[in-house]
Amino acid sequence: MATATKKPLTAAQFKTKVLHHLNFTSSEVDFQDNPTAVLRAVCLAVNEVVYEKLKETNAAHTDQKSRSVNYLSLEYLMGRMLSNNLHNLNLFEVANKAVADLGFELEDIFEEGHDLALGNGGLGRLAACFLDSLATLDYNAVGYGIHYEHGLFEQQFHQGRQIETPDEWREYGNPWEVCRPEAVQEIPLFGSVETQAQVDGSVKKIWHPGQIIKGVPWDVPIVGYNSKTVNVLRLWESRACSHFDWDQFNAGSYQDAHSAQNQAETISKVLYPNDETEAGKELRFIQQYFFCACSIKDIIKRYQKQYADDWSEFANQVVIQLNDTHPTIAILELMRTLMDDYDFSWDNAWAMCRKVFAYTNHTLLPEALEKWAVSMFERVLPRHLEILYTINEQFLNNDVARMWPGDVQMRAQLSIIEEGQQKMVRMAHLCVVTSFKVNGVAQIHSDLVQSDLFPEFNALYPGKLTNVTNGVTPRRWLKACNPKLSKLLDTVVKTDWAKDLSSLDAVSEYADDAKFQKKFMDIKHENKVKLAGEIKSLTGVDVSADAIFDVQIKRLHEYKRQHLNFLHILGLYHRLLENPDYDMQPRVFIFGAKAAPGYYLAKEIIYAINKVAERINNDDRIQGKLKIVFMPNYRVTLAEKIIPAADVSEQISTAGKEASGTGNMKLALNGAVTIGTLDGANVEIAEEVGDDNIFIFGNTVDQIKVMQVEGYNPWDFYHADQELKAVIDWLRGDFFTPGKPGELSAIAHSLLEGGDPYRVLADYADYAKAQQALDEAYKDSKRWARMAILNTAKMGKFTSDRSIQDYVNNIWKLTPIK
Ligand code: GPV
Repeated sequence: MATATKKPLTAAQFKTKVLHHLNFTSSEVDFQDNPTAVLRAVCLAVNEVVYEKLKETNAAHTDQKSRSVNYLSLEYLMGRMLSNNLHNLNLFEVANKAVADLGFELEDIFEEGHDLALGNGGLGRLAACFLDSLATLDYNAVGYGIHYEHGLFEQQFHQGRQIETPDEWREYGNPWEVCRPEAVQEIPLFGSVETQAQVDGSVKKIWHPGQIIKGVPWDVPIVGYNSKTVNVLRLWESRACSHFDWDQFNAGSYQDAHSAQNQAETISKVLYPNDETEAGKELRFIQQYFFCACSIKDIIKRYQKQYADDWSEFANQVVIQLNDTHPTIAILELMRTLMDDYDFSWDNAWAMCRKVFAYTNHTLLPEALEKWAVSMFERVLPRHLEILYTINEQFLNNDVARMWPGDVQMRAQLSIIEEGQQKMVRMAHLCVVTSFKVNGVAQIHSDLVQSDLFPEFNALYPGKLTNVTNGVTPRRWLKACNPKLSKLLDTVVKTDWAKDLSSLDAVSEYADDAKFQKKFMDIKHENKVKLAGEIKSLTGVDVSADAIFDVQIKRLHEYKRQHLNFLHILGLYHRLLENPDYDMQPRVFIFGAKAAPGYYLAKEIIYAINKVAERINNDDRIQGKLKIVFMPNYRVTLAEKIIPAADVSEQISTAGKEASGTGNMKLALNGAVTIGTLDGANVEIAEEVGDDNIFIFGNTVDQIKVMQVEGYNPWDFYHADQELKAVIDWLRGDFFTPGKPGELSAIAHSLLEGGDPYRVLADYADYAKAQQALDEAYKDSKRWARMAILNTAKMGKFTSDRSIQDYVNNIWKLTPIK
């Protein structure tokens, strides 16, 4: 079609477009001191190309009647869009030149952009990487989510403590989204269910809702890399249905007229900032339902555009992927719609649901496994609860009773409803019962899902539980964020590695090549110099690019064990104070992490690290051998700056707790060497890079289990290790907080009196030993360069393109658009 013959834009043409938008869209003639206006105009110029491709993609989807995947996720951590879109459209150089002609540096223009931070951490970022890969591989896919007015909070430190301020990502508009009033939906809530006897003796259920909310879709185009496809991410915003009650307003009750509107708009107001903890709040439940209901209606509407009221192709055309249990209500909503709105029989509706839903599990942590009170379910969604009860009844009476006849205990254990003082709905059980496939996110995690989390379901439904190892997009996480390394790789890899990451393996041949090693490590050094500047401007701390840059960036969680890293830093400090000549490579420990606002211990860990950093960074006795920086407001944009400059990647979760991890992949891809436990995708990273190129330590999943059975006493480890005892005692006393004993004692308290739930002390000695081996390896610059290069070379498996292809082959069964 048209695109095949279309010539790529020249820099001059692109500049003309930018000027056009500066003049006519923004009416900003005098833009020389207005980089924000330039950013906006550049985005609008890019959008001209994007919308053209979007139109062509839509036409192709319709023409080819292609099956689509509908990715339902409460979170999308997109980050900034411009740089990525320019790379994916192959317009980066063109825009670079055009913007330079206007008197700006493209990189400075990027800095004016705001992150789309509609997610908490790994789960939301995975969704973003998946959208990139789906468009890159030309699959028909729609992402559905919530158009939060405020994404993840911004983090500042005040005297070492985390302060949260609201994220205002679209206060002044967002150039990457377009409102689609033609696709608005109306969503019923609350109310009661009427049972109506039909003439044929059957009964019909009629839901009389107590409130109706409007769902307004905002579309964010998702541009594939070097592909024909532009898909959309459709985000729902809630609004009041009847805009304003003029009668009330005229009668003088201005407040009441507003309150209904406020209440409706509250639904999409803010992203819940709790990562992997289920809050149990009604508003969160309504958020989940709201976006599921909007999305199911939208999916049906898209289908009916092609097939009208012929439902026979629905399960061939549609697959719905549930990103964790957060969108589970979509199952009940589709059941309800098919039966109540389209007169499906129970059996036909249920058969349909069992064909279209698939579910991804992202954690084994009990506090993250969602449960909702039956009483709340009943108040908000009475009709959905009825359906849920029937699903459960059939599941228990058919599936469970057939496999374990008369086993009451098993019934109670597997039931979707948990009995007890407060009856609860187990969302994961509903997902597993309904879905045709259930996947974990790394091999070890999927194995544990089968053996420990859902062994009975695995017996009941053989073959349903499977694995798809996570991946990351090499476009954002190498090509765009690390241009220098990318260009070096281009010189030795002949294929487009950004589209075929396994081709990076060719770099292995250069691992011992002295010239290549120098180039590779020079780039790492340049990236470190640049990050050192960023560190200085964000924290005021001076760091040397000649030191090891040791990075732990991820949400703050006890299971991720930032405090293990911290204790080891204290251990090093202890050694240096005892012996100022203690032989170690200078090291900068770099942290980036947000703590959930209500997570007490996580916030205490941030505070302790900041307090200790203040002391250590200013202690002349240790001759600059140790520095600690906690970078404020960790987010996608900051990750893009830190990752290219990392020498060491800390992946030190308690074995069995980190489902996969994805930061581990990004860091290794950029030539950082991992120090980590045998957890999540670390296991597979170790397989790829080989034991010589990774530092594995600590108790394994099986050893952690044995510890549990035999009884774990943290005090044994405390008493047995002089150094460990000494540094914990520092925290219990006032060593770092003179005159204020116990100010940093929360960590020590959790590790000792609190029973050390994440087995930090059990892994300390082996961790310290692995760190020493790492230090030793770094001293040998040839050896280190080899390790770093091989990490980059061996990351082919961890492109999200491979993950998506696994989903397509084993679960979604899509064919690419031609
Ligand atoms: I459940 N994950 C997350 O970021 N938030 C959540 O609420 C849940 C899981 C993460 C896991 O912790 C990571 O191990 C994993 O890599 C990521 O999801 C993507 O699968």
